[in-house]
Amino acid sequence: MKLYGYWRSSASFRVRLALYLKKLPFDYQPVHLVKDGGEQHTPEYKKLNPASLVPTFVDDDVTLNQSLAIIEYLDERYAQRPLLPSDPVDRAKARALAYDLACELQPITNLRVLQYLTGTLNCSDEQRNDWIHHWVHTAFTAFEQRLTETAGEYCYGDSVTLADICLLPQVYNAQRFKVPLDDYPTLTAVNDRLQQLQAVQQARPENQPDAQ
Ligand SMILES: N[C@@H](CCC(=O)N[C@@H](CS)C(=O)NCC(=O)O)C(=O)O
Repeated sequence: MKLYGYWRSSASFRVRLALYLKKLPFDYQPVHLVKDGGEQHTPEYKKLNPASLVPTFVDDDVTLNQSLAIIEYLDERYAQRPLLPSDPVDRAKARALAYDLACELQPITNLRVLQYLTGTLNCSDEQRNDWIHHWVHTAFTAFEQRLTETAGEYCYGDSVTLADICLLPQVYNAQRFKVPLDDYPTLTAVNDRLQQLQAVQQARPENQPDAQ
């Protein structure tokens, strides 16, 4: 298995988390998102992923994009350490938590959106940071409220699920941009518990070979 990713990419972080939680060995292929305008835009990479986004995942003759599709593929194909509950209602609720972060927050704080704000719309770094803080607070306020109903040890009950896989990168990002997290005690408690897991440490951005 081969994972094309970038150390600080949240969507790549999600797939690494799934792979390490399931103890699936993989070959990591760094794609530098910033150097020389971004290796995701090279014709060679675009053959793999025309959207110029990471991650891209290859398993023998299967090539996939979209981190959530990759993770569900892994979960269906490799049964060990399931990442979604077995009950259909629980599965849907755990997925909804994951999508609250992966679909509503991550896309609007993605590199190309931030680059468009500062590069094309001439926003200052301060305005860019205000944008990030605003959307993190919007998403985390709702997520914190949801967690008061769903969380046990982790986001949905006492097992690590797709929801946790989506939470970890967004907390990492929020911390990177110095968003205060004091108003989210449940969310930060879950994040702290997740940090105790070996798979999480293995997947963390700073522990990747391309980390700077
Ligand atoms: N929905 C996609 C999001 C992929 C995505 O946004 N990737 C970002 C890094 S987290 C990226 O490649 N950005 C490059 C760019 O913005 O130019 C997924 O979950 O895989």
